[in-house]
Amino acid sequence: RGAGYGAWLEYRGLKGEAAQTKYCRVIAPQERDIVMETAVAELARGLGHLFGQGEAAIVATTGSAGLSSSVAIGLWGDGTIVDELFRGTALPEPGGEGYAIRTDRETGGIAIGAASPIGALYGVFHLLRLLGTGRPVEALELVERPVNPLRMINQWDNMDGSVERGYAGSSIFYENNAFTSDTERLSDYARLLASCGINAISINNVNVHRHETMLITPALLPEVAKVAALFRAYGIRLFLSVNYASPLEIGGLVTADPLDEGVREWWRSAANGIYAAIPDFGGFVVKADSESRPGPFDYGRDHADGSNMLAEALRPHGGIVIWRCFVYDCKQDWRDRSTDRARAAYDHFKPLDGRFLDNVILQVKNGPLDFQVREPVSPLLGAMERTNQIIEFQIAQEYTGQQRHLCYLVPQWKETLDYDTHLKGEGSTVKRIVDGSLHGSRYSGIAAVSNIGSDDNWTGHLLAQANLYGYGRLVWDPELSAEEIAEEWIRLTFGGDERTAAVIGKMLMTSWEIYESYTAPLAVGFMVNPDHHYGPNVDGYEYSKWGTYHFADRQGIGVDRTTHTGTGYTSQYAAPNRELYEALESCPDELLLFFHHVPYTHVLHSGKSVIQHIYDTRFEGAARAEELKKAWDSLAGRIDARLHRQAVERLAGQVEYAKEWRDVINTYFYRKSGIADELGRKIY
Ligand code: GCW
Repeated sequence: RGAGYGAWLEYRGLKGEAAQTKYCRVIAPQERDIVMETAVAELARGLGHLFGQGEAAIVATTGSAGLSSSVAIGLWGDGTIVDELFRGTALPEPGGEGYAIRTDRETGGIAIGAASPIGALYGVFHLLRLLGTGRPVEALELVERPVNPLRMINQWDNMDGSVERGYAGSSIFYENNAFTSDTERLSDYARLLASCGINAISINNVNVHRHETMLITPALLPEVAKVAALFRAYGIRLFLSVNYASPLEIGGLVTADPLDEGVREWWRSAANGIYAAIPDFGGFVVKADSESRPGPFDYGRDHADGSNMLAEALRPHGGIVIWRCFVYDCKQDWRDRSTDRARAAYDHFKPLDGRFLDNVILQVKNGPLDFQVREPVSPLLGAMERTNQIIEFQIAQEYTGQQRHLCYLVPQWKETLDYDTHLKGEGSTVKRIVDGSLHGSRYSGIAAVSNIGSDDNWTGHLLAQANLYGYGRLVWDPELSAEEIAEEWIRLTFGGDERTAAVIGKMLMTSWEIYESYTAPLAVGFMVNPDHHYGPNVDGYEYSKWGTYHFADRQGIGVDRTTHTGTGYTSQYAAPNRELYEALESCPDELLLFFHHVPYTHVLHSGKSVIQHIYDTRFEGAARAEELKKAWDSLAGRIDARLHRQAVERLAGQVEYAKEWRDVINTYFYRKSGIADELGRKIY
């Protein structure tokens, strides 16, 4: 496998002080289930590489020789040395995903104790992360448990081998309408995911086409079961995206009406078949009545009818239905000013609160539109007290540079999770909604669209690996800072050089701001080429059916979403956010054009006019893209040359494309407004 394949799990040999106390033995319980087996093997592999043996460390089943130079691993209550070492400590509930790590002062040995095998695996990755990032381990005394119960990845992979919105090669799961034969790579992916805490994956695109519709049938279930087994070894549950019209398309029925008894029976029997093949199957992910996909609307039913029908079929087996809320009119007439796509999810789902079965989860995109570089937080998040909800992020950079531009997304996700909805007074943050604590939800958590593919280094752009790693880490613990996560990833990937950590850290931490500043100004969204969504095209979606307009004319720009004079979207927020966005005076600059239509001469809180802000940020953004390139170039010779090479061309391409963005945007607005740049810079 090529450079970058090992990603943050290379376990580069430690140097200097960190390598002093060698841990060369693993003490493990004799009885091991499959996940514990993975944990023990990973620990042995990690220690072996970190402490320079190359080979895996020795595994022993008793601690007769004492703990020195060893790491012991075990479950509480299994009567091993681990039990002894944690006596009297406040530990996570048995059965949960938590673990504790402690250094034995007498021997210097380390013990990882867990409540379940998956907890043990997470504990192993934690310890290896500490060692790999050069943190001291002489006096460990820590207890951890994940904050979010469901920590999920959505693949948008098609069985023909393509990946919808994939920017890193083709699918690693499928080729030529069949499952891949490279199962080793699937295991390696599971390992990467488990190492940062992911515990669920859906393995096919939410747009479920002809072949993929068959995944839930006896013809393909044995193959799905094999993949489920690979992920099971890493504590990851497998889900499938299903086609709502399956009974019709493959079941020989004449309808997919959720209230039809024959349809219900069809799904029950499909579920029975799935669970016979995969007893711990997670459930279904469903995109229905969205972007021309079939759904309950086709039969005059609503989303509660549709999802409950599937939930009933899965319920006896412990399965769940993850129902996406990305529902809007994608055949809008651009002349129609009364319809606002941003309102759609809330308008469709909010009235249904209380009608969903308790094994239905609604999956809501972070923003009301569609993964733009800047959007407000979706007002639907938290708005349904009696309904399980998870948030959906997109790790794949569809609208943030498609992994050709650098855009570290953890700061954006963090801002969303920290956002205070005020739904139950101050402190009603999104992170408390999705971790289930605000409304006491039965199921909760976070899902995101994967950014990996068949490219050697998984993500095409090497630095985009930080988004996958960062997603997992942030979802495990939303209190981690974006900087901390970046630093971990850098040290694990490139080793311990301080300058490298500082340079790449700064590149990552400034990249979102830089990308935003040369692309779509002030949260205006959608100024991209239709279909593939790469590159600037200011009016690309202006006269289309997709409901994404900016309304730029010679006087001004932006969408009036106020309640007084606009679409009324602001009324979907609780006070005081509603008022904050409603009033031009208080609306934050960075969201201005999402909420208001203003003249180009409107003065921002920053003191600049909108038009001058557009010019300044485009010029600055393009210049800062060049700095990113220079910063990376300065690391030549300091990091693995093969890794270094991988990002050189991408960053050069970003510099060129940032200029294209700068000039297209500036020229467009100069021509529209007729207002010159105060600094007289070159506009075409
Ligand atoms: O952003 C849009 C994407 C589609 C995607 C859709 C969705 C899978 O352009 O490719 O379809 O969102 O989230 O369903």
